[in-house]
Order: sequence, then structure tokens, then C-alpha cells
Amino acid sequence: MPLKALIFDVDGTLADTERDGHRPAFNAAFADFQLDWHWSVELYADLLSVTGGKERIRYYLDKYRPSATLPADLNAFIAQLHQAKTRHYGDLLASGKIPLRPGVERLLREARAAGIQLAIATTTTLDNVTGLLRHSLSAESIGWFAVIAAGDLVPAKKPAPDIYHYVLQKLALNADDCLAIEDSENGLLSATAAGLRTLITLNDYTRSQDFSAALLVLDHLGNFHLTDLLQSLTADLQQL
Ligand code: XBP
Ligand code: MG
Repeated sequence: MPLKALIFDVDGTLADTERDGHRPAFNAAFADFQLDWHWSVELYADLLSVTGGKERIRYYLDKYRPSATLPADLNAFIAQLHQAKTRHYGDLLASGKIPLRPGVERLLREARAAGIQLAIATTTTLDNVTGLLRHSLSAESIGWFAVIAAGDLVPAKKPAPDIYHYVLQKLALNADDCLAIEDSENGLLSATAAGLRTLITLNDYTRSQDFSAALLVLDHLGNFHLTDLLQSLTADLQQL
């Protein structure tokens, strides 16, 4: 079976965005709202068990601030906080301090040259995806992706398969013809539940998670070429 599309996760996969990107942006938003909340690097490891920034704030409140006095319309308050966080995150991206991970740009270019479509399936906000591509690659690279599926587009975020189902439907491709590239167990669960084989690139927050269902687990894509990927897929098919 020829590989027809690569579907990339964003946070942790295209770039190491969590520890020094999303986390400080959440903290800056909390400061804007005069909240004495601070998400340390260690605490954030637990908070990452929940995908989606708004969902993560709610999880933090439930688990770590159960007796906080909160506005009556908590959904609206969380949405405002999250908008402020997205502005701070955009500023961080624009400062150019969040590069793509090793080998990502090369794999994107090799796939394009081979006629393999590119897509994105992410939990984060669309503005964050386009901002990352614009500042870490080029404005033009946004157009390399046939589908960018992001954020609240689907009701249930990863580990639910909804975002991958959405991408497959938009691409009009079967899961068998595509490969997902992820960095986290929640991402792997999401992609696998949509029937996709998945390549994992580890990072410090996800290294100890369970990736037994993955096709391949790599530290990064630094030495990894499209030809290596195609070989792994062929070997996988021969085992069936
Ligand atoms: C990414 C996330 C996101 C970001 C924050 O998960 O969990 O929530 O941390 O993004 P994945 P927003 O890599 O599995 O898609 O604040 O924009 O939601
Ligand atoms: Mg991720």
C-alpha cells in the first residue's frame, strides 16, 4: 500500500511547545487576571494528562483548587483566561524562540517531494498552529497542509479519535493509507482508535508513557528519512 498522507500532531511533535511555550503563556494569563496560580514544570507534567488548554484549566481547578471562589459563569471565565493565554503564546511564537524539532522540516519536504499529502490533527487552537508554522518555518508552509484540524472543531479532544476521524474524512482517505506522527500516549490512543498506524517521537514529558501500540518509537526525527519510514511500513505489512 502506498503511503498517501502523513498526519502530524503539533504540540510536542512538530515542536517542543509545552514546557517553555504553553506553560509560561498560561502563567502570564493567570497574572493578567491577578490569580495566584502558578504552573511549575513539575506540576505541568500532571496537567498534561488532560489535553486542551480550557480543559486543562478546569482539571487544575478541580484537582488543585477545589475551594477556590470562582465566577458564576465558569465557562466564560475559562474562555477569557484561555484567550489571554493564546495571545501570550502567540507573542512567544513571534519571538522566534520555539523552533521545529530536529528532522521535522526535512520530513515535511521529503513527503511533499514524494507526493504524500500533509495534514495536522491537534488539540491546540488554530492560531497557535499557524503561528508556529509562520514563525518556525514560513508563512507559505501553512499551505503545505491539505487539512489543518485544530482545537474545538470536534466535541471530544484526544484521546478520543474524533480529530483523526475528521482529518481522514476531509482527506477522503482510509486510515490504512495514512500514518500519524505523535509524541504522547493520549495522541497515540486517539490515532490508534481511528485505525491509524503511529510513529512516536518522544520528549521529556512523554518518555515514560505506554507506546506499545506504536509502529515505531524514536527519540526524534533527526536521523530519520522518508525512506526509513517507508521501509518500516513495508516491514509492518509483511508481518501481517
Ligand atoms: C496539545 C495540548 C494543548 C496545548 C494547549 O495536545 O494538550 O492543549 O497544551 O493548547 P496534543 P491550547 O499535542 O495531543 O494535540 O491552550 O490552545 O488548547
Ligand atoms: Mg502532542
